[in-house]
Amino acid sequence: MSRSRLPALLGGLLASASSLLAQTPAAILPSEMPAAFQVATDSWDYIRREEMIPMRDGVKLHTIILIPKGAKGAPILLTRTPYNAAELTGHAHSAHLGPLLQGYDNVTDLIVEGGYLRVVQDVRGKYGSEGDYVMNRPLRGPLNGTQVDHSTDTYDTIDWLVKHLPESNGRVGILGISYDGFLPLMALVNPHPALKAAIPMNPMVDGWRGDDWFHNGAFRAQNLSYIYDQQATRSGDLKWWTSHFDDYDMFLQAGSTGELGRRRGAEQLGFWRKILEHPSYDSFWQQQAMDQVLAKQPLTVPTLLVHSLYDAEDIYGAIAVWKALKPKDSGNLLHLAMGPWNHGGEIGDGSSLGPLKFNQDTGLQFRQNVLKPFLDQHLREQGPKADLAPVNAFETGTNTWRKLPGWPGAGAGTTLAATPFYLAAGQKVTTTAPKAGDAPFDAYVSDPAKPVPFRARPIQPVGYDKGLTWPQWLTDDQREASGRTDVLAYVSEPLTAPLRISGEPVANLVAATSGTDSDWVVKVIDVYPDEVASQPQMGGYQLMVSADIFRGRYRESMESPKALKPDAPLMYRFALPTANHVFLPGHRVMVQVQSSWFPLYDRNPQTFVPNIFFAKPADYRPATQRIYHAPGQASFVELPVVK
Ligand code: PG9
Repeated sequence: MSRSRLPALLGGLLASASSLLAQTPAAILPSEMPAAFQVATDSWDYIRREEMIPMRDGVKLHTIILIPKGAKGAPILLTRTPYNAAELTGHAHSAHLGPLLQGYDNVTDLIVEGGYLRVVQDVRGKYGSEGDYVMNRPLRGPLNGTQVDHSTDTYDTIDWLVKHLPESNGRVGILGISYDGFLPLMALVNPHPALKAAIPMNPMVDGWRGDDWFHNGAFRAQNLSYIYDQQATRSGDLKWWTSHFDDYDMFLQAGSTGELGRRRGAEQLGFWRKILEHPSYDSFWQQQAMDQVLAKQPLTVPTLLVHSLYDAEDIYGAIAVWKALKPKDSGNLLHLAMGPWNHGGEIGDGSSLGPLKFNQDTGLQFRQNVLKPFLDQHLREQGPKADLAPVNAFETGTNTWRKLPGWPGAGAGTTLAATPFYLAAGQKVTTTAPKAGDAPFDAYVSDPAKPVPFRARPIQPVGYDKGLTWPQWLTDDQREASGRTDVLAYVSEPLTAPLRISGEPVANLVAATSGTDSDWVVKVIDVYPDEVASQPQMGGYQLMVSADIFRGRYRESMESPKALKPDAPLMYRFALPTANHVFLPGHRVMVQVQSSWFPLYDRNPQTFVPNIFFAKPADYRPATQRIYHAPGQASFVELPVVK
């Protein structure tokens, strides 16, 4: 290149560079994405509509509607959820409805084969929905001064659906599990006339008595992470974080659960503040207990309650609603199904749970033999009569389904007898009351510095992610606990005949503590024979059949806690979760008693303090515990024995 041309060339280059700079970047390299991509859905077997449905206060709720192509006169199956409607309806990117709906909260096989219009809605304040989020938003009234609640939101949603879905037959069913099972209960309050069926599965009913937050006043500490994830953000993006591989260490090192929450900023969360303010069964809990709410109105919508016998989250709710509503159910609208499932297990493979094998897919049986006929009868135009027994209950031990006229109950020709199984001297379980001359009590030291782990350590967090065994923990072997010096394990002789129980065992402890407050955990356990040829790892297995915790300060009143008199033998009587079980010949009945179940439940400091959430390290003191088995001071578990 000649030197004389260089300046001209440079000048030209500079000129074109500056004109390039003047252009917009898009002109150089435009985005390859279209402003709005049009999905080619011709080959799909469904239509996906995404709607913002207006509620009576103007708030719009994000709703996903899946319509099988060609649907006409189809019933609507609605689920309302705080768990992300988009995710629940987006398990796969598929041209077919089935893969989309697989997973939690979807009874996929029934929905797809049944040609339902599937509707999943985010509740107000969560994910795509507008409005404010309140945990289990109570009904309008003393706890909710707004004009809206889940009853009105369901009503407004159903009203919109039947007017805007020409493919529908105008009949709506609502179903869901747990939180999504609490929402069908809310739908039953002043229900929309198009609501023809409700299926509350493992519903959260009473957060204090026996479901997610407390059991008989003992706080379910590991659920703090749930509150955090649920309320830190609308989208659930901010997650509780781990700091220890073993949750036992994390909770123990923090001291009280209130302190752990404080360290992690949980007091910014409205529901956590309410929990801290309401440790007792005051009007805050009483007024939102759904069994009590529903008992005030006669049931007008056919309802199928679903209960899991190994439900690690909401083992109280379904049965509590049954007890509250069935006596007034003159129209026989209420049905109950219970099976050997974990929380929500009825929508999955119910062939086994942990080490337990049921030799049949009990989940599939429930869906095909109970749920499908129930939905068909109530949601189809002139649906075939389902002819369901009032109660369909799977009996563990014998692995048998039973059709029953009521619950508790064992069917025609049988009676139920509340039978005491005594905790006797020598750590025996007997059916004879204690005699004078026997050792009057057993003692152990409960040390809050070394609480009894509720399962083998390291203790995983609560959750359903792959690898977590939380969902099956109620089937864990209790052998480890029975070997501890701070757990009493009473056991019967091997049974010579089957022992069938149906209903709630009731714990009656005559117990003393050297402290001024104390927790009492009672577990009814089926001890397998020393060797089990068909399944060797079950040899001597200690399987919980029913167990719960009771916080001593609520002995006289659930509303007003009171310090315990040190070293005084006091009576504690409390019901344990429902069981439907047969202890087979050769098995033994065990009752374990202990004073902590950590860290599922927070530690009782064993010194009476006004609010355990704020107990200080010095309040946590060892106590000597006594379980009495003397005449006039008998401790026993009353089992609902079928005769
Ligand atoms: N057990 C969960 C829950 C229900 C209601 C309130 C809080 C938690 C659930 O599985 O949805």
